[in-house]
Amino acid sequence: MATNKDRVALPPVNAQRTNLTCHFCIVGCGYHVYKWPESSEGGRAPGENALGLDFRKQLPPLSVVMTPNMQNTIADRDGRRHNIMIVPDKQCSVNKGLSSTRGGQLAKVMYNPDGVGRARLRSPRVYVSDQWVDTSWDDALALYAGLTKKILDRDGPAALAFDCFDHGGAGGGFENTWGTGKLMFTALKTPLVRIHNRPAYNSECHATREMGIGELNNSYEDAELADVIVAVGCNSYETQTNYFLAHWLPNLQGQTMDKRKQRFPGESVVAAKVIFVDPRRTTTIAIAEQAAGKENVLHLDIEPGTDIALFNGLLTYVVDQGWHDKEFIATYTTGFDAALRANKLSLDECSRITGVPVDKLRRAAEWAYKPKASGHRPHTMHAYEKGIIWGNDNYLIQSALVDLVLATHNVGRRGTGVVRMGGHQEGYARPPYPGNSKIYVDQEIIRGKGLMYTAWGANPFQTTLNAQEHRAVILRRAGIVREAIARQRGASMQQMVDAIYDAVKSKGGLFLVNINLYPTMLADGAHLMLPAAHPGEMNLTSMNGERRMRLSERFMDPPGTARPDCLIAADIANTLKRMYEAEGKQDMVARFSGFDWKTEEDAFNDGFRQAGQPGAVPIDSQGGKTGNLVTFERLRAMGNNGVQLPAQAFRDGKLIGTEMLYMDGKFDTANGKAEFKPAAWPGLPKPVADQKAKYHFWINNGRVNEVWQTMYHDQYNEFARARVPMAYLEINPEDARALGINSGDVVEVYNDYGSTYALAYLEPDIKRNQTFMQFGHYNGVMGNVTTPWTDRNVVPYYKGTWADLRRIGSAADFKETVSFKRRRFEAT
Ligand code: MGD
Ligand code: MGD
Ligand code: F3S
Repeated sequence: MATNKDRVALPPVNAQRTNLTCHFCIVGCGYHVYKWPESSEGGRAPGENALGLDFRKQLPPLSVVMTPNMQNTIADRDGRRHNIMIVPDKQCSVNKGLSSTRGGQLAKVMYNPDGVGRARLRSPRVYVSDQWVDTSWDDALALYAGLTKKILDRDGPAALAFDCFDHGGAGGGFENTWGTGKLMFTALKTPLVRIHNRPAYNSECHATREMGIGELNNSYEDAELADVIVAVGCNSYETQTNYFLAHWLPNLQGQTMDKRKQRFPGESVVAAKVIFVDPRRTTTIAIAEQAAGKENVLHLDIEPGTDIALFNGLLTYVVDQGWHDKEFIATYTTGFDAALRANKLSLDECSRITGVPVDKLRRAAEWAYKPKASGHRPHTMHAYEKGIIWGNDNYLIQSALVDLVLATHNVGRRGTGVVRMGGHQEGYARPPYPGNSKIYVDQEIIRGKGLMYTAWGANPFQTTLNAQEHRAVILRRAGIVREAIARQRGASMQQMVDAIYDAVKSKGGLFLVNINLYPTMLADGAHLMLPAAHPGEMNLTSMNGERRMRLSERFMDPPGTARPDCLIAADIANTLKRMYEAEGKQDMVARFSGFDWKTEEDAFNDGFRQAGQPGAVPIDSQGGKTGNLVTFERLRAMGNNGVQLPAQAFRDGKLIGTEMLYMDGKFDTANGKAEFKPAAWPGLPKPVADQKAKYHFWINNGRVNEVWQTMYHDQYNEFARARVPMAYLEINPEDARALGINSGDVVEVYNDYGSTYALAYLEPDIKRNQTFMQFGHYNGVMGNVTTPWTDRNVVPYYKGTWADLRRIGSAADFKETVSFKRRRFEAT
């Protein structure tokens, strides 16, 4: 096991080397995986190790990033043991050799029976009598498909609920989104599907797409070229780490000045500036101030949920000053006048709503939109993520932001872009969703709808909104099924299926399936668990936040009998097909056909290549055909730099991609013109405003650097578990004193929707009456206190709820392992 080793074995010259894109965040940093027999080791001379480095003397700084966490020992199914080393690729244009605290542990999280992966699901498990029992795939599929078929035949597809990933990276990839999508939408045809991070089957970006602008429209290089970066509701040092470190910081530190001058001849080029829009002073802001100097950083610390008013105030002011691009607006857009009228807001009014002083607002407008000394329009890149995607009215915020961006022509020019910073990598390839995207699946389940619920690479217990009620209802309904199962003694498969069907149909039960790497909190209620494989254990393609698609190559076997998700989907479909064949129902046989895939590459060729790149990201200006250019073989040859979609051509053995979208002024609307959208400031939604009126603290929430999502690996990783054993809650020391709270105390967080627990972390940068709580933790679910409110497209406002705090006591254990040092890299 690699943990806490003080020595790293070097890969020998003949070690196998493959490419792996970090499967955690959107940035998709390139890594090399070295694999070699456990009993051998490379030497320290450059000719004796696969890294080609001379370890006989002190290496120059950053020649290689290599830590014990980057090494592990794994066993394949044939019993042979190998060392692996996973190190960042210096030639990858994404991370340029950098790793992050999460990606730096890619080797450590790979399966090893004594390591982080020790709790991985190794075979299907079924909950019978009153315990989990390992079972065979045949048995598990007979149960899953048997119950599915009975429900489908008697109640129709809408009783089959799913909560499923739709992204790239682990728990995703083009192969797996296609496999699961084809099963859910073409074969089962169920509309009762939600996406892993929100309660309906919809988009995170309705408005910008309707306006004709896909949300990943530039390259990471544009952050190096921008005069100004406007960062809205994203904490990119902690959440898109190497995009921030390898592309933003060099610009903020003046290192790309020459490049900017070369790219934009004749334009005045001065020190780059950054404007943050975030109610909270983040670590990212603190670091940016140190890198760029405080004079080049502006923090618009708006009142929570007031972004719409901010963008409207800026738009009104910019147009009053005449800084908008009249020619661009007239030629390439529609709806400007109506949007301007609807969004009109004076700077005074904007200041009153947002709480940001007028002179600061004016300065922001001057930095970002006032023509430069040379008369040229500044290149201003707008980046945003969950602070507004999960903000106060997703649809209106994006409309207001993109209105401002369009008016100032900050899209389709190098050094600009209005882009998501992103969460996971993308990997969307699915047939059309057969339902109405406004079905609020969580509420349907709470109301007793759905007979069977499959959580596929998703964990709503720890992450959804109104989570306590959602979990309580599912556990109660699942309990009805567990009771029915417990009463079956010596039952045949058909008897078991019939008993479960009776419990879900007549008694209000819900059959819960968890398709996952780990049991997770879902095991508290589930009846069946199927073990999945993740990147490294399968070949998987995905694209990052600049649409850069890569192939992560399989280098080891999954644990036990775990399978790639696309092949699990195929197993389910093929089992159902056989059942319908036995009954001679040809129409149903046809529906479940087309899953005869042997490998994940078969799923890729059936999905991505035939479907082009459909769906979530309207990037395919070639009418969805360019997917045909991209094959596993060609991607393998393109290595960690891959190709930026849409692929344009295959020339001289290389795939040619697209660096920036909309350079030709043609947008993704029917008439090719970008569309302004009216977005008047609406105030806070009523359920949120009611909590605000009743409770004292804003429970802002989100991510922390060293933890990935619901901690599915991290909860077995001593480093993360010791550091963050419970969701922490940053609170202002004055507020804490008034409540008798110290760092390390456990506090209850409660409001009308539920209560949860957190570990207090005193932090002077947090404003009075505000807090910041880690989301998604297995020990302290923040979502318990989120309101069920969503916008018109059923997009939640996760970031907006208010609650009261109560000190419970102090946890001595936590105080031993948790550091309460400030996270902002500066003295108090
Ligand atoms: P993850 O931990 O990413 O959380 O919600 P989820 O997506 O549900 O869950 C992934 C699950 O898939 C884990 O249980 C993991 O073990 C499993 N898994 C990993 N790899 C694989 C694989 O290859 N195959 C399979 N089958 N399983 C796999 C996160 C969600 O939470 C997100 S993404 C967002 S953006 C929302 N953010 C948010 C917030 O900011 N605040 C609050 N309060 N709530 C939020 N909820 C949302
Ligand atoms: P969050 O912490 O969810 O992260 O990436 P980010 O969006 O950068 O929220 C960002 C900011 O929103 C917070 O600083 C918060 O103060 C601010 N915010 C809250 N309310 C408002 C508001 O009303 N207006 C504005 N303007 N801002 C507001 C999310 C991304 O991170 C996602 S989606 C995923 S799936 C990945 N998850 C993840 C992880 O789990 N851990 C780490 N370390 N990195 C991750 N990267 C990805
Ligand atoms: Fe991984 Fe790079 Fe993100 S190392 S977690 S993809 S910043």
